[in-house]
Amino acid sequence: METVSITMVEDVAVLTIDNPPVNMGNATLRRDLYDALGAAGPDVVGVVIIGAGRHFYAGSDISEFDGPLIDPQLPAVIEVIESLPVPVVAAISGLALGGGLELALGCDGRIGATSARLGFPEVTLGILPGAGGTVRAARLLGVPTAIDLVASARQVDADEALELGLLDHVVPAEDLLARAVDLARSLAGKSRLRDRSVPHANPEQVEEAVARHARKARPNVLEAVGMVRRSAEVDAGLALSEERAIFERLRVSEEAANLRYLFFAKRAAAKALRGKVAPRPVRTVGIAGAGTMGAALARACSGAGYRVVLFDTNPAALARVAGAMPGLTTTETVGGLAGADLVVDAVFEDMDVKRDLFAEVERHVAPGAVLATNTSYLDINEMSRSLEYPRRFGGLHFFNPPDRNPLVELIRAETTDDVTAATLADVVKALGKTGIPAGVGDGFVANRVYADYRTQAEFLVEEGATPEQVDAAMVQLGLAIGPFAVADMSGLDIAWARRKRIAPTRDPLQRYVDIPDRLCEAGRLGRKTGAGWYGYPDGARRGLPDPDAVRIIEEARATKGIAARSIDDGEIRARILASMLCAAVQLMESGVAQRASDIDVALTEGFAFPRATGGPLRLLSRWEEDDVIAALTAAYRSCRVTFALAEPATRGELPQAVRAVLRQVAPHEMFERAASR
Ligand code: 3H9
Repeated sequence: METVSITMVEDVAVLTIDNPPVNMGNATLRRDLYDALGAAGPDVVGVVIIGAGRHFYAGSDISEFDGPLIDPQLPAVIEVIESLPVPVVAAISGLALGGGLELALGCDGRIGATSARLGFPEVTLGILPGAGGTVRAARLLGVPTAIDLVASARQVDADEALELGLLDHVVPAEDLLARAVDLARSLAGKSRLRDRSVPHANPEQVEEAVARHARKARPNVLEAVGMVRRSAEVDAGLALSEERAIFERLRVSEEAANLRYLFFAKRAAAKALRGKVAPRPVRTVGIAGAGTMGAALARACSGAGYRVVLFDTNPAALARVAGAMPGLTTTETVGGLAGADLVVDAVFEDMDVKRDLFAEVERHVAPGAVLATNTSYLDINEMSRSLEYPRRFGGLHFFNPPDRNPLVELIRAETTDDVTAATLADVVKALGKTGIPAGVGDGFVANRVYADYRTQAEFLVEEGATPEQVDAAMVQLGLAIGPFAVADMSGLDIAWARRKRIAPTRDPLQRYVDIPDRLCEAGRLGRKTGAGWYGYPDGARRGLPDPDAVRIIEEARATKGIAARSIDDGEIRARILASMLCAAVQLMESGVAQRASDIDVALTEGFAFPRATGGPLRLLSRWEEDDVIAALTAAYRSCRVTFALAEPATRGELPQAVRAVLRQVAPHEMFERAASR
């Protein structure tokens, strides 16, 4: 057996799972476990299942979920455990997730090391537990707690697991095996959860748990909640087969396949960031700038266990942050950052301001300290040129609000060395963020794609759509809010300043919509001024169509001689998605983005593009080729300069570079279909 070894501790058989890196359940492991359980002889009085390495079992290998599942499947392995005449104990250290937790629930006892973390992440993958998780959790914990665990996907630590009853005992790691063997011996006989009745729950508590998780839930979460409830009403055998049927149906759904795609896309990005060299240890993070961004970064870093030193020349700003963060070290002089292993700037977005800051920082920090700028669009190569040691400098681009938005772009300047990149990647991971690599280029990756999204949205309004119509068309795709509501929320003035700055270098042939300029000139800077694309009368949070904005839009059309036409939602979505695709292709061609899937990660993590779609590129990769060509043609016609690369589409051809990008993200069956054409 490759992944399971059997050793005897006197009369108890110990099955050790060893399937690096995280003991995930693939076909080999299931086969080996099945065989090892079957090999328990008549002289064995109990069995212990334990993990080698850090984790017990991190769940099923989800790369197997794209095709037909291979026997023996996990329910069959659990059936063997349940049908053994002797007790089986799960000895859990590290993670027991998904199928790993289900395996443990199939055992007669569960004992955890203090490092144990248990959870059902299935709903985040568009499925529900498929090996009895809902059925056995309901019987062990009661319906409300089972709903909470299954629907929230949260991980519980050893103490909470003990309190809930998921674990019978928690012991120091070094005692885990011995105590598990004792437990296997001391259990009087089988104690199968499937034979237990569901603990009585107050109906109000059940309804509360349902209500808590059903709001805004994806369909698979609702099915998971429904299955927990159902499993309390019918016998375990029937519940197990119904759960499995739902699991199978959801597993092959488009949404689940897209979520698996994003899971591996994030891992691919993380792997690329890690590189091959070891990072420098970072214990203290210095943050320069105590504004909104700096304060949020300080919170994020301190939450991840770093010592944080916050620098600002403004004592009032420092005091504001320190007031909300007891224990934070602050400094009014750059010298106070001397002990930092990493310094991140969150100062004003201006080349000279940042250069001066880093020049000063370099005079104080140790030679091995790493420096990172959190610029959104300044040229990092240019910034690095004024440094004495540019090799230890790179970009860490956080997205608003940085303590909640998971995306970080890690930007390598021409001079950034491997150790610096690895150190920044390590910090991104420690912060629990999703990192993607990016090269130097206007707006890096995410903002660059978003810029074309917004540009196209403005074209559509100039041609006749209303802002609310464009927003609604994108909300229908699954976005929480549309581009104009976002613009009003974040303020129109930042983009306005940027347009003014780049005006001298703008290609005069490029189509330019001046409606946002007119809105800004009229003092309509978004929600903060009570008016932008929408009106916000009496401090309303949601914008309402506003006659003054309508007038500005109509005047702008009239000035350009544009007769408004009616545009349907399909055209809105097609043109916006095609524009994002063009931006993505340019990013790939210029090398600013390394993988097409990084772009889907950036948009889903950073801009809340619906994960269920897999991201804009994955979504388009599922379209029929003719529809992609039609969308690109429409984008091209909207501006022949901005979307020049779509020109072949006007002749009925899919541009080669577009095909290459879509192929990278397409589901396998699409690849094969395209290849066989
Ligand atoms: C399930 O169990 C359904 C059941 O109900 C159904 C029963 C019938 N599959 O993240 P890392 C790879 S659903 C495939 O870098 P970390 C990962 O790609 C499943 N591969 O390490 C990477 O490979 P590479 C429920 C997986 O220490 C390597 O392992 N389980 C899987 O930062 C290391 O991963 C989950 O949802 C997997 N399940 O984090 C757990 N897991 O080096 C998903 C890992 O080639 N996994 N890999 O890029 C995780 O959350 C994290 O990987 C984990 C480790 C926390 C475990």
